[in-house]
Amino acid sequence: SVATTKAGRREATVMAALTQDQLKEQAAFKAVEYVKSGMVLGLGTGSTAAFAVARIGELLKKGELKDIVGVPTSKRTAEQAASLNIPLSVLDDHPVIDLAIDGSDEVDPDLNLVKGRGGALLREKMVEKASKKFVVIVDETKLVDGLGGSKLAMPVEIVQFCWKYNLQRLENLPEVKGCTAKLRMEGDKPYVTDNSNYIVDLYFEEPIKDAHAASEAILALEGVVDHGLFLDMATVVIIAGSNGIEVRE
Ligand code: ABF
Repeated sequence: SVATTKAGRREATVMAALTQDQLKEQAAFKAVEYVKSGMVLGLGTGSTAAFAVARIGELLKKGELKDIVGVPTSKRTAEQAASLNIPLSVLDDHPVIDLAIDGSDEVDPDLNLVKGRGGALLREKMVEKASKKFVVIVDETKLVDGLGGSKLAMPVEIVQFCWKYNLQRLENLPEVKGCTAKLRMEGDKPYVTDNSNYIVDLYFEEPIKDAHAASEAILALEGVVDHGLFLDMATVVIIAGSNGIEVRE
């Protein structure tokens, strides 16, 4: 009957919504298996990383993990970790991180990443570059054939000074030819990062041809602080999908 069909559809929708979050949680739990007592941990930002931070807090509380120091990649993550009584530090005091766990916006077949749609790219890159091991956790929707291929933003953090000038220079770089650059907004004001900078989001019609060349060209512009291309950084990527968990190294 029609009623049965409607109910059936509704149930299917609810199941799908639950599954997306469950996949993120599964990937996060798998990543936390890499955590050992005594480690200095890079704590990522975003909804997937939040599941990992919650799990670390839970294991500390149960006494199954001991002597953990967390180095958060954003003010948001610092607040979450503090609420879970995870001892916190900064790179100034812990310049070498044993293991970092973080989500990603895109993962390509070579395990290169686009990150930073959540706005925390600079601190994420600083902490994750300082990590001996960097475990990336995603659900399967984040997989792309080439970076920029999701048609969603590739962020570039820039200083506020003369931002329009730098937005135009970014859009005109031959290495990212054809992209559209937009200043990230929050309501009617520019979005401001934890480091008091702005973000320019680059949108691509086609995946970026040479991500390494793009990375160097963007970083060479004065006033660019960093960008969301995380190349040759991931040591492990954990992908949760409808067919289970895949670990790529
Ligand atoms: C961080 O959170 C970011 O680098 C990335 O932008 C985002 C991914 O968020 P989510 O896990 O919520 O999809 O990892």
